[in-house]
Amino acid sequence: MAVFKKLILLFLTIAVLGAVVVMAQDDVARVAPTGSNPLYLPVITIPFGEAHIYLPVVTSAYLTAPPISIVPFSPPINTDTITDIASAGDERLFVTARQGIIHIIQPDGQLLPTPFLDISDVVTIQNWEQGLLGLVFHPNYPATPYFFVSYTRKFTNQIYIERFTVSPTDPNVASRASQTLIMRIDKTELLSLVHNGGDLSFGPDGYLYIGIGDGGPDPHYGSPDVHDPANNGHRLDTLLGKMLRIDVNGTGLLPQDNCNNEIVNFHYTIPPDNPFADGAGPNCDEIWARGLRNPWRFSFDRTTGQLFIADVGEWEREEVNLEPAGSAGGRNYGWRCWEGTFDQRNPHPEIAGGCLPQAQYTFPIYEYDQSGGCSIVGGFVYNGRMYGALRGHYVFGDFCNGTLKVLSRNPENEWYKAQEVGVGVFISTFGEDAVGELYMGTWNPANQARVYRVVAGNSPNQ
Ligand SMILES: [Ca+2]
Ligand SMILES: [Ca+2]
Ligand SMILES: [Ca+2]
Repeated sequence: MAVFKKLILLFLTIAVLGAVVVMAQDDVARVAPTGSNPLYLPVITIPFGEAHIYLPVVTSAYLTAPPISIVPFSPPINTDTITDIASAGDERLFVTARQGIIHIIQPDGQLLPTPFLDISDVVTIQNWEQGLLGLVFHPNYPATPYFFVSYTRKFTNQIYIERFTVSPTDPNVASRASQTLIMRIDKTELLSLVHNGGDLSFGPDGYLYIGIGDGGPDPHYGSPDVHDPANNGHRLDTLLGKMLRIDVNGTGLLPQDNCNNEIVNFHYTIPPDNPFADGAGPNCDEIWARGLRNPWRFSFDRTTGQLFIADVGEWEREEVNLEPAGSAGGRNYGWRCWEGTFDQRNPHPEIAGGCLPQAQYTFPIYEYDQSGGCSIVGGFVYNGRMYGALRGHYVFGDFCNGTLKVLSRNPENEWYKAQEVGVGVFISTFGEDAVGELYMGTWNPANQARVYRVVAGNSPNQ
């Protein structure tokens, strides 16, 4: 998946530090059984933000966030990667195991013995950026008993978006017979298995947003091609390298182009105000935003409606992009011409012809280079009830160095990194429960991945 791009680097890390990681995890298991101490994990807090308190206080995001850490929530799950964590609006958490299985976690953290869904027979995981990548429930669930998944398809490596129906007789089981293909996206670089994106989320407008990577290849895998060779991020005739926006309730316009290989089924329509919709014209009507390399995880702030898109970088920058609520869409986030604020036309003048004037790009609200990690994992603005002082702050992470990070705002409304915390595990994804509490999933090469709660401060309700 998108976050896992630095394969060689990672394997070196594993080879060199594997024993240390295993020891650390052993220590965790031995020293602190689940739930005994909310702050037992080894934590290093690096305070980057100034601890001033500004008055008047408009929102807590202007204040320094309380120190955050993680506590185990689920037992180890038999998978190398938790790829997504979703809520159906009730007390259950749904977690996707990369190989194609959805588990239900109960409020006490225990897994239901029977998986909610198992589609591992049609999911390919030949590359570690592949698998079951995203899950979201219809916002009107259970009245509308649908949920949507994204995954990479066995044999073809295409990106599939599908809809399923929850069983009418058992809400803890999905109907496999209801499997309905919504979208089937070809990889233009047929030998590239990476940069699939795959996150799914409904916006406050009720439309389904889908993050899709540029399709690769990735120089970290030894490809001689670099930088999105087909310029998919900028092209309007491909769904790769984009944020998509579709109407799964069928109230919009019928898509008429050939961007989605399954378009004949018309299981979705195009919102009439999609920024590039041109009917039978060559633009992919599904496009909401472009210029993305691998938007592995994105989220909406459930209070403000702001859209946070974390785009995984290549060598230079990991970035957080912010789209304000009510945006008209159509933004270009820069890739392959810009990697964050790094101008790729300087080392690669051959790509300049496909670039736009600088003023037509939207640059990230926050970026970091490899001193801060090497694969950003987008998170959420905290909107839960447990930690009032964390509300309004954006919590995310980096896979490579296992750090949780917090973005806060100063009184000039600029976002800055207010906190960075080493948590000693490989962060793969984040999710929210029904009331806005945050959860984090991990990658674990021994098939012991698990879900953690993100906690803040030393006591609740501070
Ligand atoms: Ca998600
Ligand atoms: Ca079109
Ligand atoms: Ca960018």
